[in-house]
Amino acid sequence: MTVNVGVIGVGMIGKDHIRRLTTVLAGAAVVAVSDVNAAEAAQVAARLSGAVAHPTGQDVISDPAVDAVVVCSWGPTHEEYVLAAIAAGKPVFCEKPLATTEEACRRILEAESAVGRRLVQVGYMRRYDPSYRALKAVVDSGDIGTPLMMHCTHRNPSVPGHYTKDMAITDTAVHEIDLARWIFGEEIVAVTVLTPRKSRLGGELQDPLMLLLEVEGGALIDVEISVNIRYGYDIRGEVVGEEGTASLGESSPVVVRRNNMYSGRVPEDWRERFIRAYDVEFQEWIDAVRGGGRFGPSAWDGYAAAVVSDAAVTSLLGGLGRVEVSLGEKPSLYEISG
Ligand code: NAD
Ligand code: ISE
Repeated sequence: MTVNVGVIGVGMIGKDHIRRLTTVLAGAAVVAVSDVNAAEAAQVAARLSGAVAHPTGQDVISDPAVDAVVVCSWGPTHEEYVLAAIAAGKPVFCEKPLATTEEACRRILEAESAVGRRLVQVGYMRRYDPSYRALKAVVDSGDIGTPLMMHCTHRNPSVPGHYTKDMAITDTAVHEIDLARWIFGEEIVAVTVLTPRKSRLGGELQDPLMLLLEVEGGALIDVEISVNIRYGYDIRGEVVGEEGTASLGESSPVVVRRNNMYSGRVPEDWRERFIRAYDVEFQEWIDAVRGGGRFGPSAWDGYAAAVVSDAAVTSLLGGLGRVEVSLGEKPSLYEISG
């Protein structure tokens, strides 16, 4: 069975996901798209065989030809589309963040719980990256003993003009918030945001930032967020255990030694660094939609990331230091997480 997908939002990542759904992966076709930029949606549809451009995202969801929905519009618009897909009983892959407020995420949890089956997957693609998967496998094997700390680095060469102060957390650090929960298998209970000396390249932004996440069992995760580092897209991670450490390998496919120097490639952006992760993420999602596998990061994971993000934004913008996090009770639908 081919899964007929409708894509809402055909900006940078929407186009990249359409490319992988139509030219890289097996078992899917893109049959409908929409974007508030209608001209862009029409152009994207025209380049696909058999796809239509609809005036609104709601039209994509209600199109009978659409089996499953991919949401790649801006964060504040996600809730509306995810709720509509749940109401239509259609599986929905929502790019991160699931929604931009705790209340919006709660409404999604309630709607999906009322249906009683998983329909929502959130785009936390690092869980599909071969390096992060290998790192987690080492931690889970017990080979480095009990994990005590993790050091994370998340550097972007630059960010678009509409990127605001809070987005360093809600758009960028949210990946480490999700992966800390995933690597340690524990919820985050407190967050502190620290503000080092500002980079002159960051303009109005507070750049860089340092986050300190505390998980239930007492382990600490520090996260450097730099979004104007210029030299490339650089993602690092190291878990420190009682008996050893485990780090992500270098991402350069080749290292050249020449003239007493050695060099490798630093990726241009997230599309290059996580290309394989996105491919695996979407292939597993298509397989789950076809009934041959399980859905990945859930609405609960999206909710937890949003609550921790809210606390981090409070710490940053309110200058409040350490802010405690409480998630409340997990609905039974999410007891087995993706
Ligand atoms: P973008 O600005 O390039 O594209 C967003 C598109 O959505 C634009 O074309 C815009 O016109 C459209 N849009 C906005 N509101 C809409 C609405 N109500 N209905 C339909 N279309 C609408 O942004 P992007 O970089 O592609 O990011 C899109 C989403 O993907 C964001 O939530 C972002 O956080 C996420 N993202 C995830 C990753 C990742 O690594 N997983 C990477 C980049 C972006
Ligand atoms: C972007 O939205 C992403 O999700 C990227 O993975 C992240 O590195 C970047 O900072 C975000 O703006």
